[in-house]
Amino acid sequence: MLKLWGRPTSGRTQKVLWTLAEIALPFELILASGVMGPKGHVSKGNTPFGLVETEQYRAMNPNGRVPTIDDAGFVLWESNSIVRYLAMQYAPELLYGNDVRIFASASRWLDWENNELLPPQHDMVMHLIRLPEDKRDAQKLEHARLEFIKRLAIMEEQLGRTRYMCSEHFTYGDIAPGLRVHRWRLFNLESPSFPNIDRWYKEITSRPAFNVWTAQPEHHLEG
Ligand SMILES: N[C@@H](CCC(=O)N[C@@H](CS)C(=O)NCC(=O)O)C(=O)O
Repeated sequence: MLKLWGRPTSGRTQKVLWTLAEIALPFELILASGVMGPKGHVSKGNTPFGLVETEQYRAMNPNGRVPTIDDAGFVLWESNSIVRYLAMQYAPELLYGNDVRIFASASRWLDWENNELLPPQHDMVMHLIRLPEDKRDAQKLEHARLEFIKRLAIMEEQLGRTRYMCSEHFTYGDIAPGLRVHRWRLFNLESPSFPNIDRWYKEITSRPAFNVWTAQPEHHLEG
């Protein structure tokens, strides 16, 4: 059975969890992290799940980060590469219509999420949730909010052109931005209205796979 090391509070692990739910592949989740544990972030004095600093883990993933998978002896790290591997190996039709150009387009939105949506969202998570209250910085939070909104405007435009991020069909390119938009909405910060994103959000969050691991607010708001 496929093994996944990670934690459900990690956005990058969430991308893999959602993808696994889409393809309905049985797997074992092994909780691992150097910074988060069952009670929350180490900056609040909590104990992390650990494992990532062990020799065995470092032999699989020298970065000591999550997620990592082992699929019948094939070990892979880097969340986006894991999602692309799972899509290609298990569900090319479902996750990119078995079309190389749609694959590339979805791959682009996956990398865009990592490069553009994730950095401001990481700052929001830290300054809203994970840092102890006296270490939170309202200015950094506000800067991150505005930066995130700029990126949402790019998604809004795209979703005015296509029903989903890449085409008229759901693809793995909807998973990563979908996860970030879900988190953003749970934060409940002030935002302009984005009607195309609202329409798309309704569609992606009504997917049964979204509700397996990603919907739960505690995976996004606790820590
Ligand atoms: N580029 C890597 C980054 C991995 C990464 O930084 N993961 C975070 C969680 S989202 C992590 O390992 N944080 C430290 C920890 O939990 O120990 C990927 O996309 O997989």
